[in-house]
This record gives sequence, C-alpha cells and structure tokens, in this order.
Amino acid sequence: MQGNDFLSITRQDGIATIFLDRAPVNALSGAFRTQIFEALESLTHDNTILAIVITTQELPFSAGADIKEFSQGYLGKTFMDIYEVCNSSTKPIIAGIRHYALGGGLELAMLCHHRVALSPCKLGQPEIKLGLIPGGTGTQSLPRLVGVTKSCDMILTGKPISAQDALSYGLLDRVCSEELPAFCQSFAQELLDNPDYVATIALHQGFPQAPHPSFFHDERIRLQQQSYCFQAPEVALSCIKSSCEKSLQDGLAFEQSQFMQLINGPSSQAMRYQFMAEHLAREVPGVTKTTPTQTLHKIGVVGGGLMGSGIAMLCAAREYQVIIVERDHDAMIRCRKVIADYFHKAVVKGKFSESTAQKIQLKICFDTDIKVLSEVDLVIEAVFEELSVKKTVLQILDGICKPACIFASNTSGLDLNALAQVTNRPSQVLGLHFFSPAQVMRLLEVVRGKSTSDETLATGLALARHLKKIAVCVGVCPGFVGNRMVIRYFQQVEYLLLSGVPPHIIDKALEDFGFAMGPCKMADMSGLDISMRMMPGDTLAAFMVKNGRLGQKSHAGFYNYASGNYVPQPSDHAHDLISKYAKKRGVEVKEYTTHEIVDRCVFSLINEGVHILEEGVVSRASDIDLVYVHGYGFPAYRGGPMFYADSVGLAIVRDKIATFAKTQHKLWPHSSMLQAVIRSGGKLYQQKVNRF
Ligand code: 3H9
Repeated sequence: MQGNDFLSITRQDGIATIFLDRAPVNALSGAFRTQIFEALESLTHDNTILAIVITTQELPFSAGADIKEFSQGYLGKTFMDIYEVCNSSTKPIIAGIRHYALGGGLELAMLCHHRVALSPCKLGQPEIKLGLIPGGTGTQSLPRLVGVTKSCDMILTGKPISAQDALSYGLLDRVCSEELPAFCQSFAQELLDNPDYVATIALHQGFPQAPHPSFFHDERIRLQQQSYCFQAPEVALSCIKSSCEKSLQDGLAFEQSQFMQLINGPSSQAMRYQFMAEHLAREVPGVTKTTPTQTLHKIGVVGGGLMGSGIAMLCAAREYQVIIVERDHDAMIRCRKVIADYFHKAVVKGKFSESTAQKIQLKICFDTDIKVLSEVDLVIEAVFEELSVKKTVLQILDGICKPACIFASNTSGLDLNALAQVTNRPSQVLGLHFFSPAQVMRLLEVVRGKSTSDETLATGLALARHLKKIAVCVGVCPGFVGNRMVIRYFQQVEYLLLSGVPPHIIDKALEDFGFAMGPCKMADMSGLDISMRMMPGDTLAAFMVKNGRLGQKSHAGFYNYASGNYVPQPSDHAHDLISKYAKKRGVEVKEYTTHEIVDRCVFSLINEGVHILEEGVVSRASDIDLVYVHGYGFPAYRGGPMFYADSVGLAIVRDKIATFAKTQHKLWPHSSMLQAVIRSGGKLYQQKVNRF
C-alpha cells in the first residue's frame, strides 16, 4: 500500500484502488483535490494498471468541497483538472460510494466513468443550501446522467436521493450490499473482460433535452415567485439550461463563472455562516465529549395536544418508547386519533411506508394515569402554557418518577427556575422548547436553568442530536431567545398597523425581504389569543380577540378566511377595528415606505438580540441567528438578524434605532454592547459572551 496524507492506494491484478481518507467527511480541500488528481494522473500513466477504483474503507465517500476553505479562494487542483485527467483516461475509473456523495463529492463521482454505491447511501447536490450551485461540473454532468427534470429537482431543492432512486435515474451503475471495494474491483474486472468496452465519462454523453419547450421559462417564473432576492436557484437553472444549449466547453465555463460570482456574493456568505453557526452551537460551556449523559429508552409526554403529540411522534420515530399521558379519556382518544391521522396522511404522501408508520405507532402508548410514568427515563411536559399548571404537573411527577428521571418542560418562555424549584431534583430539570409542528421544525431551544446540571444538559443535547434537531442552548429569561425577540417584532407590527399600514402591505414588505411568512399572517396562523398571552396588557391583539377575531381558528383575524381554506383575504371589519383601536390609543395615521417597514421590524429584532447577548442568555451571537432562521422564518440568505446588522453597517443600525427610540423610548432600550462593538470596529455576529 502506498500512502499519502489523505489517501492510500492498493494495487491488485491490474486494478488500483484509491482509498479516500480525510476524516471526518472527506471534504475536498484544495490539497486533497491535488492529491486525488496526482494519484489519478500517475495511475492512468502506469502501464501495469488497467482500471482504477476510488472509494473509502469506512469514511463517507465525500461531503463535497471543503466549506471551511471557501473564504480563501480556489486552492490547489480544480474539478476541471480532475475532469481533464478522467476524460483522457482510457482505463475505466469507478467511484465506490459509501454513506454519501454530496456536492463536490457527487461531482467527483460523476467525473468517474462509473458509479457503484452501498444500498443505504444518499447522493445529492446540496450547494443551494449554501447559496451556491454545483461548481465542479455538476450542472453539466447531472442533466446528462439523470435528465433535466430530475437534475432540476436535485439541484434546486438540494435534497439528496437514495441509492435505489439514483440507480433507477441512471446516476448509479450498480447498488451493492456487500463489501464495497471488492464489489467495485469485480465490476472493474467485468468491464475489462468486455472486448467492446470504451470508457466514456458522463460529460461526453451528448446533450440533455428539456422535457418541453417552455420548461425553463416556467421554472424561472416559479422560482421568481418564491425566491425573492435569493439568486442561487435561478443561476442554477441557467446553468442546467446551458447544458442543453451550449457546447460542453461553454457550459462548463458558464458554470465556473456563475459559481465564482455566487461564492463571493452576500447570500452564500450568509448561508455558509449559518452552516458554521449550526456546528458552533454544539459547543456549550460546561459540556464536553466526556460529560456523562443518561441513556434514554423510555420517554413520557404529559399533555397530548398539538405540541405533545408532535413530540411523541418525533421521539417514537427515533426509536424511543413513548407514553403519552392525557388528562381524561376523551382527550386521550382525540390525541390517539390525531396521531393515527398524521401517519395515515404521511403514508399517503409517501413520507413513510405503511410498515414504518405501523412500527412507529406501536412505540407510542396512551394513558390517563400519570403513575404509568414511574419508570420512564425522561418526561417532557407539554401541558397548558401557564406557570401554575406546569408547577402542579412537575410536583406530581416528582412524587411518581424514579429518582434518575429527568424532567423537561416544553415551555416557550416561562420561568424554568421557578418550575425546577417545585421539584426535589432541580439539577435534573431543563427546558426543551420545541417549535410547532415538533416533528417538522428543526429548531430546539435547550434551556439551562440556574440549577440544571451539566449531565442533565448534556443528556438534553444528546437527545436533540438524536432527534436531528438544531439545538441552541439558552439561559432563562422571559420568552428565552425566539419569543423574547418576536415580541419586539410584533410591537413594531402593531405600531405600523395602528399608523394605518394595512396588514397585507406589512406582510408583503417582510415577505419580499425574505421572511417565510409576513407577521400578520403568522399572528393569524398561531392565533391572536396566543399573541395576547405573549404580550399581556392593552394590545391590539387583545382588542381583536375581544371582538371575536382570533385568527385562522375563528376564520377572522387581521384577515378573513373562508371556511376550509387558509388563504388570507383583506377584511373591512379588521380594518375598522384597527382604526378604532388606533384612535383609542391616540396613534396618528402616517405613511411608511417598504424600506421603513422592514427597518422597524428587523431592527427591533437586532436591538433585542443585542440585549439577549449582552445579558449572556446565549453564549454567542450566531446562536441568535440560528434561532431566528430556523424558528421564525428569517431568510437564511441574510444570515439572521445579527449577521444582517453587520451587512447593513452597525453605525447605520445604531442611528436608526436611536431615531426610533425618540418616539418609542421603552421599545428600543439602549445597548452599550452595540456601541462597544462599533467602537472596536468588530462584527456583531462574531461576538461571544462568557457569562452563560
Ligand atoms: C460544494 O461541494 C461545492 C462544489 O459544488 C464545487 C466546488 C468548486 N466541508 O454535520 P456533521 C464537517 S459545497 C467542510 O456534524 P453529520 C462539519 O463541519 C459543499 N467541513 O455530521 C463537522 O465538523 P465539526 C456541498 C464539512 O453526520 C463534521 O464535518 N456539501 C463539510 O451530521 C461532521 O459534520 C454540503 O453542503 C464540508 N463540505 O452530517 C454538505 N461537511 O465537527 C454539508 C461536513 O468541526 N454537510 N463538514 O463541526 C452536511 O450536510 C453534513 O455535514 C453531512 C454529515 C450530511 C455531510
């Protein structure tokens, strides 16, 4: 065996096998690409070698280009260099894919003449999630292998596909379930034994064709309607189109130039920052790899409403044994039906097979007697969001559950310290704030109370990882991170509404900025009664509720909703109520531009975020951005409120906030941290605090 830093080569019977070995994910850095290039070049010129296999012993095939290197420019050999060496080879080159081939990893595999994968593999082009396009020949090779429609699906959504699908699409030559290198080597031998065999790479397989003449035009319109200022999907589409229309050389050159523009642009920088933020959030003060964690088998869920049933389904799907306790028989039957209906729909939609859905449901038991939780390892309470109700439940659980059992509250912002104090095990109490629907939303605020032990926190974080959540560890304050910030946001929305800006104008301004949903639609969807509870006192939400407008649930909120559909329609009644309430509060009618609407709402998030950071509720600014992007629909391609503040310019943000504060002093508290960061010339998104 011949070794190199990131790869090793074995030779047997004229077949050379290159083992990629750059832990943990075979990220293709410049140095690694250079080693692959050099190995290929030397083997293609080696007369004793007839075929080449590129694979791994244990590691995944490759997670793509090394994202951590992107800010340093293009280092080492390029994918085009690898293309040249593969293309000039008359010897078959076979990629043997283990675990996954993503991004540049799949592009490397597509530059080989053939692809074999182990059956549980995933293959994908996730670059769009980094604000990029496949820039290592993928936009030209994928359509040639799988056709235009499927390559658009893969590149525009970034979702990976299974090895079985890849085989049926023509992306793979073989799928195997046995020892991968040996399988690839015998496949190579098979090719060598065929006297008619000619090695041809995908890029030389002729031109792909659009499924119909208006395909690219229709797709572009669809993308324009949903991507606002996010350019990568349209750029990717242009590149795929060029694979049908331009010569190979021109198509490749076009892809290269587009990739370079995107990688240096603000959207990709923001999305790469989000990728890094996700990994950084795993570093939690006090929790290391050696911090002991409890092994969880059985999980109890108290309260089987929307949140409780979602949490139960999520845990069962990840193989935990779950017991849901409801307050009475009728509630228990309702909960059972909600879960059965969910799985029925999921099977119809093809999310689960019938047998998987059955298997998951068998992991969930239902009961009305809380004593059945005596032996569970963790209880998540998801009862009504009221401190006294939650305290009572935790006190009861404390008398029932085994001493080692951990208690988690799914509160969205109540005082976790007060909850922990009613138990005799405050060190074993933490918050797990799931976002609705719990089985879908990736964000989880993991709340550390003042008594929460490192072990309890580490167990909560390990659970979050097992549930495939993005866990952000937060301290205790009303509303934690997300809901505390959203209150500031809604205060500005209320102000704009009272100033006479119609709900649909506010929503459009923020949707055009990139929010997944405008705030008025969002408030209607979650319920104005919920907004009223989040912002107690004399508020517009309370006034609307008093007048029977609770949002979607009453078919009337800031908008009207016809029964059976949730398409918001402008409402004269809502308009009259808003005007009446504005008069009562003495707010003058004023006109606002789109820009001003966005600034007010987004800067309110920034200002509150800075205070949260200053108080040490999170340990770093990027945690706030994760919460807002994954929990509240802030556009990922703007990085999150903290990152966005830096891109606007902190002095501009500070001056704007000062202007707003002149008329709304209480809503825009002054932050000394913002001043300090400006003075130091630093970036807000890079700030860390040690008080957490
Ligand atoms: C690309 O390929 C562009 C090309 O088209 C053209 C180029 C010219 N680079 O998530 P995990 C690290 S763009 C560098 O915990 P999992 C990750 O940070 C790329 N590092 O494991 C972490 O490090 P740490 C397209 C990477 O099993 C460690 O690996 N590819 C990369 O839960 C383990 O990761 C993508 O977008 C990378 N590409 O999930 C794939 N990938 O421990 C992005 C991972 O220090 N990656 N790391 O924090 C993923 O989606 C997931 O990491 C993956 C593994 C599914 C691969």
